[in-house]
Amino acid sequence: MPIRTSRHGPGRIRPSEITPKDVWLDRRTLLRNAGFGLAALAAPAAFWPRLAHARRKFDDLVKSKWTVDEEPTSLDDITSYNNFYEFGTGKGDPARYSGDFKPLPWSIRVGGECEKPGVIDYEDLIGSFGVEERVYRFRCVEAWSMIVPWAGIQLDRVLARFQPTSKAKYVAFETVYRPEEMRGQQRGFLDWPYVEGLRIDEAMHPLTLLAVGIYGEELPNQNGAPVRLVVPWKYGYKSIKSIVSITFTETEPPTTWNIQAPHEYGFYSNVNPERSHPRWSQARERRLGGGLFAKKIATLKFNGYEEEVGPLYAGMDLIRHH
Ligand SMILES: Nc1nc2c(c(=O)[nH]1)N[C@H]1C(S)=C(S)[C@@H](COP(=O)(O)O)O[C@H]1N2
Ligand SMILES: [Mo]
Repeated sequence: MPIRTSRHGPGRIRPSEITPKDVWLDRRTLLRNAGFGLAALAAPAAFWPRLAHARRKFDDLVKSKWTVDEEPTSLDDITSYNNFYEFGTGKGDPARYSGDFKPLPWSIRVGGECEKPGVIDYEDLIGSFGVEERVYRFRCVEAWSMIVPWAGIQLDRVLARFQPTSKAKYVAFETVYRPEEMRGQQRGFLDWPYVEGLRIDEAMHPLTLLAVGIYGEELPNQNGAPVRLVVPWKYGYKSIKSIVSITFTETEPPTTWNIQAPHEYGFYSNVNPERSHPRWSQARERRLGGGLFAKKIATLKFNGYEEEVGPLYAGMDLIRHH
Protein backbone atom coordinates (compact mmCIF):
# COMPACT_ATOMS: atom_id res chain seq x y z
CA MET A 1 0.00 0.00 0.00
CA PRO A 2 1.47 3.37 -0.96
CA ILE A 3 2.16 5.80 1.84
CA ARG A 4 0.03 8.83 1.28
CA THR A 5 1.60 11.96 2.65
CA SER A 6 -0.74 14.26 0.82
CA ARG A 7 -4.24 14.15 -0.53
CA HIS A 8 -3.13 16.47 -3.32
CA GLY A 9 -1.25 13.76 -5.15
CA PRO A 10 2.47 13.49 -5.77
CA GLY A 11 4.31 16.72 -6.19
CA ARG A 12 1.54 19.06 -5.13
CA ILE A 13 2.91 19.68 -1.64
CA ARG A 14 6.56 20.14 -0.79
CA PRO A 15 7.82 17.83 1.97
CA SER A 16 8.66 20.92 4.03
CA GLU A 17 4.96 21.65 4.25
CA ILE A 18 4.17 18.33 5.87
CA THR A 19 4.20 18.77 9.62
CA PRO A 20 5.13 16.03 12.09
CA LYS A 21 1.49 16.03 13.15
CA ASP A 22 0.42 15.15 9.61
CA VAL A 23 2.92 12.33 9.41
CA TRP A 24 1.77 11.02 12.76
CA LEU A 25 -1.86 11.14 11.69
CA ASP A 26 -0.98 9.41 8.44
CA ARG A 27 0.67 6.64 10.39
CA ARG A 28 -2.57 6.19 12.27
CA THR A 29 -4.36 5.81 8.94
CA LEU A 30 -1.87 3.15 7.94
CA LEU A 31 -2.29 1.33 11.23
CA ARG A 32 -6.01 1.32 10.77
CA ASN A 33 -5.75 0.07 7.23
CA ALA A 34 -3.23 -2.55 8.29
CA GLY A 35 -5.68 -4.35 10.50
CA PHE A 36 -6.34 -2.28 13.59
CA GLY A 37 -9.73 -1.78 12.02
CA LEU A 38 -11.59 -4.29 14.13
CA ALA A 39 -10.40 -2.89 17.42
CA ALA A 40 -11.13 0.59 16.18
CA LEU A 41 -14.68 -0.34 15.25
CA ALA A 42 -15.54 -0.36 18.90
CA ALA A 43 -13.52 2.77 19.67
CA PRO A 44 -15.03 6.23 20.02
CA ALA A 45 -14.65 8.77 17.22
CA ALA A 46 -11.66 10.24 19.03
CA PHE A 47 -9.58 7.23 18.05
CA TRP A 48 -10.00 7.80 14.35
CA PRO A 49 -7.62 9.87 12.25
CA ARG A 50 -9.58 13.03 11.95
CA LEU A 51 -7.09 15.01 9.93
CA ALA A 52 -5.54 12.27 7.90
CA HIS A 53 -4.29 14.46 5.09
CA ALA A 54 -1.75 17.21 4.78
CA ARG A 55 -3.55 20.48 4.37
CA ARG A 56 -1.89 23.56 2.95
CA LYS A 57 -1.49 26.62 5.11
CA PHE A 58 -2.75 29.94 3.85
CA ASP A 59 0.25 32.23 4.16
CA ASP A 60 -1.11 35.71 3.57
CA LEU A 61 -4.29 35.44 5.58
CA VAL A 62 -5.82 38.89 5.96
CA LYS A 63 -7.53 39.44 9.32
CA SER A 64 -11.04 40.59 8.60
CA LYS A 65 -13.09 43.23 10.38
CA TRP A 66 -15.94 40.69 10.28
CA THR A 67 -14.69 38.92 13.36
CA VAL A 68 -16.43 38.31 16.67
CA ASP A 69 -14.51 38.85 19.86
CA GLU A 70 -15.07 35.41 21.38
CA GLU A 71 -12.80 32.50 22.22
CA PRO A 72 -12.68 30.13 19.20
CA THR A 73 -13.81 26.53 19.65
CA SER A 74 -10.91 24.07 19.51
CA LEU A 75 -9.95 22.49 16.18
CA ASP A 76 -10.54 19.15 17.80
CA ASP A 77 -14.17 19.98 18.56
CA ILE A 78 -14.77 21.66 15.20
CA THR A 79 -13.54 18.55 13.37
CA SER A 80 -15.04 15.75 15.45
CA TYR A 81 -18.72 16.67 15.89
CA ASN A 82 -20.13 17.33 12.44
CA ASN A 83 -23.16 17.12 10.20
CA PHE A 84 -22.30 15.82 6.74
CA TYR A 85 -24.85 13.19 5.78
CA GLU A 86 -22.84 12.22 2.72
CA PHE A 87 -20.64 10.36 5.21
CA GLY A 88 -23.40 9.14 7.53
CA THR A 89 -25.95 10.56 9.93
CA GLY A 90 -23.95 10.28 13.18
CA LYS A 91 -22.03 13.30 14.43
CA GLY A 92 -18.83 11.24 14.48
CA ASP A 93 -19.37 9.71 11.02
CA PRO A 94 -17.89 12.57 8.94
CA ALA A 95 -14.61 12.40 10.88
CA ARG A 96 -14.63 8.62 10.75
CA TYR A 97 -15.56 7.99 7.14
CA SER A 98 -14.35 10.95 5.07
CA GLY A 99 -10.70 9.90 4.92
CA ASP A 100 -10.86 8.57 1.37
CA PHE A 101 -12.63 11.58 -0.09
CA LYS A 102 -10.38 13.38 -2.61
CA PRO A 103 -11.10 17.09 -2.54
CA LEU A 104 -8.41 18.11 -5.03
CA PRO A 105 -8.27 18.85 -7.89
CA TRP A 106 -11.60 20.65 -7.76
CA SER A 107 -13.62 23.08 -9.81
CA ILE A 108 -17.01 24.74 -9.55
CA ARG A 109 -19.41 25.28 -12.47
CA VAL A 110 -21.13 28.66 -12.42
CA GLY A 111 -24.11 29.28 -14.70
CA GLY A 112 -27.75 30.23 -15.04
CA GLU A 113 -28.80 33.87 -15.22
CA CYS A 114 -25.39 35.46 -15.85
CA GLU A 115 -23.46 37.00 -18.75
CA LYS A 116 -20.31 34.93 -18.31
CA PRO A 117 -21.07 31.35 -17.28
CA GLY A 118 -17.99 29.24 -16.75
CA VAL A 119 -15.90 27.13 -14.46
CA ILE A 120 -13.69 28.27 -11.62
CA ASP A 121 -10.83 26.06 -10.54
CA TYR A 122 -9.90 25.79 -6.85
CA GLU A 123 -6.33 27.02 -7.41
CA ASP A 124 -7.66 29.99 -9.38
CA LEU A 125 -10.17 30.70 -6.62
CA ILE A 126 -7.63 30.85 -3.81
CA GLY A 127 -5.06 32.58 -6.03
CA SER A 128 -7.27 35.30 -7.52
CA PHE A 129 -9.22 36.43 -4.49
CA GLY A 130 -7.65 37.26 -1.15
CA VAL A 131 -8.26 34.63 1.50
CA GLU A 132 -9.36 36.24 4.78
CA GLU A 133 -9.61 34.96 8.31
CA ARG A 134 -13.01 35.59 9.85
CA VAL A 135 -14.05 34.38 13.26
CA TYR A 136 -17.80 33.71 13.05
CA ARG A 137 -20.48 32.38 15.35
CA PHE A 138 -21.98 29.24 13.84
CA ARG A 139 -25.30 27.85 15.06
CA CYS A 140 -26.72 24.43 14.24
CA VAL A 141 -30.45 23.73 14.32
CA GLU A 142 -29.88 21.05 16.98
CA ALA A 143 -28.91 23.91 19.32
CA TRP A 144 -25.17 23.46 19.48
CA SER A 145 -22.98 26.29 18.39
CA MET A 146 -19.34 27.12 17.98
CA ILE A 147 -16.92 29.94 17.23
CA VAL A 148 -14.98 29.17 14.07
CA PRO A 149 -11.91 30.92 12.64
CA TRP A 150 -12.78 30.38 8.98
CA ALA A 151 -10.45 31.15 6.11
CA GLY A 152 -12.49 32.21 3.13
CA ILE A 153 -13.41 34.49 0.30
CA GLN A 154 -16.33 36.88 0.34
CA LEU A 155 -18.85 35.23 -1.99
CA ASP A 156 -19.93 38.42 -3.78
CA ARG A 157 -16.42 38.96 -5.17
CA VAL A 158 -16.49 35.55 -6.78
CA LEU A 159 -20.05 35.89 -8.10
CA ALA A 160 -19.28 39.28 -9.67
CA ARG A 161 -16.82 37.62 -12.07
CA PHE A 162 -19.72 35.78 -13.73
CA GLN A 163 -21.83 38.93 -14.12
CA PRO A 164 -25.29 37.96 -12.90
CA THR A 165 -28.13 39.50 -14.95
CA SER A 166 -31.14 41.40 -13.58
CA LYS A 167 -33.06 38.11 -13.73
CA ALA A 168 -30.78 36.58 -11.09
CA LYS A 169 -33.01 36.73 -8.01
CA TYR A 170 -31.58 33.68 -6.23
CA VAL A 171 -28.41 31.62 -6.15
CA ALA A 172 -28.54 27.80 -6.02
CA PHE A 173 -25.69 25.61 -4.75
CA GLU A 174 -25.04 21.91 -5.19
CA THR A 175 -22.75 19.44 -3.37
CA VAL A 176 -20.67 16.87 -5.24
CA TYR A 177 -22.21 13.44 -5.91
CA ARG A 178 -19.61 10.71 -5.43
CA PRO A 179 -21.17 7.64 -3.82
CA GLU A 180 -17.91 5.70 -4.25
CA GLU A 181 -16.15 8.15 -1.91
CA MET A 182 -19.15 9.20 0.17
CA ARG A 183 -20.65 6.13 1.76
CA GLY A 184 -23.74 8.00 2.98
CA GLN A 185 -24.72 8.69 -0.63
CA GLN A 186 -25.13 4.94 -1.11
CA ARG A 187 -28.10 5.23 1.23
CA GLY A 188 -31.25 7.27 0.94
CA PHE A 189 -30.78 9.49 4.01
CA LEU A 190 -31.47 12.54 1.82
CA ASP A 191 -32.24 13.28 -1.83
CA TRP A 192 -28.74 13.46 -3.32
CA PRO A 193 -27.04 15.66 -4.22
CA TYR A 194 -27.50 18.05 -1.28
CA VAL A 195 -28.77 21.40 -2.58
CA GLU A 196 -29.15 24.83 -0.99
CA GLY A 197 -30.04 28.35 -2.00
CA LEU A 198 -29.95 32.00 -1.01
CA ARG A 199 -31.78 35.09 -2.18
CA ILE A 200 -29.38 37.15 -4.31
CA ASP A 201 -29.06 39.93 -1.70
CA GLU A 202 -28.18 37.32 0.95
CA ALA A 203 -25.59 35.77 -1.36
CA MET A 204 -24.13 39.23 -2.05
CA HIS A 205 -24.04 40.29 1.61
CA PRO A 206 -20.44 40.84 2.74
CA LEU A 207 -20.86 38.35 5.62
CA THR A 208 -21.51 35.46 3.23
CA LEU A 209 -18.34 33.49 2.84
CA LEU A 210 -16.99 30.77 0.58
CA ALA A 211 -14.88 29.00 3.17
CA VAL A 212 -11.73 27.15 2.13
CA GLY A 213 -10.09 26.69 5.52
CA ILE A 214 -10.22 26.57 9.32
CA TYR A 215 -7.48 27.79 11.67
CA GLY A 216 -5.41 28.99 8.72
CA GLU A 217 -5.23 25.64 6.92
CA GLU A 218 -7.31 24.03 4.22
CA LEU A 219 -10.66 22.53 5.23
CA PRO A 220 -10.64 19.01 6.63
CA ASN A 221 -12.90 16.71 4.59
CA GLN A 222 -15.48 16.48 7.35
CA ASN A 223 -15.97 20.25 7.32
CA GLY A 224 -16.75 20.40 3.60
CA ALA A 225 -13.45 20.39 1.72
CA PRO A 226 -12.40 21.99 -0.42
CA VAL A 227 -15.03 24.76 -0.69
CA ARG A 228 -18.18 25.28 1.37
CA LEU A 229 -20.59 28.06 2.09
CA VAL A 230 -20.76 29.83 5.46
CA VAL A 231 -23.81 32.00 6.18
CA PRO A 232 -23.36 32.90 9.84
CA TRP A 233 -26.82 34.37 10.54
CA LYS A 234 -28.61 31.22 9.35
CA TYR A 235 -28.86 27.72 10.79
CA GLY A 236 -25.93 25.48 9.93
CA TYR A 237 -27.70 23.46 7.25
CA LYS A 238 -27.72 26.45 4.87
CA SER A 239 -23.91 26.28 4.85
CA ILE A 240 -23.62 23.65 2.13
CA LYS A 241 -20.38 21.69 1.84
CA SER A 242 -18.13 20.47 -1.00
CA ILE A 243 -19.76 22.72 -3.62
CA VAL A 244 -19.49 21.77 -7.31
CA SER A 245 -22.08 24.05 -8.83
CA ILE A 246 -23.49 27.55 -8.40
CA THR A 247 -26.49 28.66 -10.49
CA PHE A 248 -28.17 32.07 -10.69
CA THR A 249 -31.94 31.55 -10.87
CA GLU A 250 -35.05 33.64 -11.31
CA THR A 251 -37.16 31.58 -8.90
CA GLU A 252 -36.55 30.24 -5.39
CA PRO A 253 -34.47 27.06 -5.73
CA PRO A 254 -35.31 23.83 -3.88
CA THR A 255 -33.32 23.18 -0.70
CA THR A 256 -32.53 19.78 0.79
CA TRP A 257 -33.95 20.14 4.29
CA ASN A 258 -37.06 21.91 3.03
CA ILE A 259 -37.69 19.00 0.62
CA GLN A 260 -37.09 16.57 3.48
CA ALA A 261 -39.34 18.20 6.10
CA PRO A 262 -41.08 21.37 4.84
CA HIS A 263 -42.86 22.09 8.14
CA GLU A 264 -39.62 22.02 10.03
CA TYR A 265 -37.26 23.81 7.66
CA GLY A 266 -38.13 26.83 5.54
CA PHE A 267 -36.14 28.50 2.80
CA TYR A 268 -34.84 31.39 4.90
CA SER A 269 -33.70 29.51 7.99
CA ASN A 270 -32.55 32.65 9.76
CA VAL A 271 -31.54 31.96 13.35
CA ASN A 272 -34.60 33.05 15.31
CA PRO A 273 -35.03 32.32 19.03
CA GLU A 274 -38.69 33.39 18.71
CA ARG A 275 -39.59 30.70 16.21
CA SER A 276 -39.50 27.23 17.70
CA HIS A 277 -38.71 24.20 15.61
CA PRO A 278 -41.96 22.15 15.68
CA ARG A 279 -40.28 19.63 17.99
CA TRP A 280 -38.13 21.86 20.20
CA SER A 281 -37.39 25.45 21.18
CA GLN A 282 -34.65 27.39 19.42
CA ALA A 283 -34.26 29.95 22.20
CA ARG A 284 -31.10 28.53 23.75
CA GLU A 285 -27.88 26.92 22.65
CA ARG A 286 -24.86 25.12 24.00
CA ARG A 287 -21.33 25.85 22.84
CA LEU A 288 -19.41 22.87 21.58
CA GLY A 289 -16.48 21.99 23.82
CA GLY A 290 -18.17 22.89 27.06
CA GLY A 291 -19.26 19.30 27.66
CA LEU A 292 -22.74 17.87 27.92
CA PHE A 293 -23.44 19.77 31.10
CA ALA A 294 -22.25 23.11 29.83
CA LYS A 295 -24.72 25.80 30.65
CA LYS A 296 -27.03 26.89 27.90
CA ILE A 297 -26.88 30.45 26.67
CA ALA A 298 -29.55 32.57 25.02
CA THR A 299 -29.63 32.38 21.24
CA LEU A 300 -29.44 35.76 19.57
CA LYS A 301 -31.68 36.81 16.72
CA PHE A 302 -29.85 36.32 13.41
CA ASN A 303 -27.21 34.60 15.55
CA GLY A 304 -26.01 38.01 16.74
CA TYR A 305 -25.72 39.54 13.26
CA GLU A 306 -28.97 41.51 13.40
CA GLU A 307 -27.33 44.88 12.93
CA GLU A 308 -25.67 43.69 9.72
CA VAL A 309 -28.45 41.62 8.13
CA GLY A 310 -31.69 42.80 9.79
CA PRO A 311 -32.31 45.33 6.97
CA LEU A 312 -32.42 42.51 4.38
CA TYR A 313 -35.70 41.36 5.93
CA ALA A 314 -37.38 44.69 6.71
CA GLY A 315 -41.16 44.25 6.66
CA MET A 316 -41.05 40.46 6.32
CA ASP A 317 -42.94 38.15 8.65
CA LEU A 318 -40.06 36.04 9.91
CA ILE A 319 -42.32 33.45 11.53
CA ARG A 320 -44.11 32.74 8.26
CA HIS A 321 -40.89 33.05 6.25
CA HIS A 322 -38.87 30.89 8.61
N1 LIG B 1 -23.47 18.70 1.63
C1 LIG B 1 -23.83 18.88 2.90
N2 LIG B 1 -23.67 20.09 3.46
C2 LIG B 1 -24.01 20.28 4.76
C3 LIG B 1 -24.59 19.24 5.52
C4 LIG B 1 -24.74 17.96 4.91
O1 LIG B 1 -25.22 16.97 5.50
N3 LIG B 1 -24.33 17.83 3.60
N4 LIG B 1 -24.99 19.47 6.84
C5 LIG B 1 -25.28 20.87 7.18
C6 LIG B 1 -25.51 21.06 8.61
S1 LIG B 1 -26.99 20.51 9.25
C7 LIG B 1 -24.62 21.73 9.42
S2 LIG B 1 -24.97 22.08 11.05
C8 LIG B 1 -23.30 22.13 8.90
C9 LIG B 1 -22.22 21.55 9.80
O2 LIG B 1 -20.96 22.07 9.45
P1 LIG B 1 -19.68 21.58 10.26
O3 LIG B 1 -19.69 20.08 10.26
O4 LIG B 1 -18.50 22.16 9.54
O5 LIG B 1 -19.81 22.11 11.66
O6 LIG B 1 -23.06 21.69 7.56
C10 LIG B 1 -24.19 21.82 6.70
N5 LIG B 1 -23.82 21.52 5.33
MO1 LIG C 1 -27.24 21.54 11.36
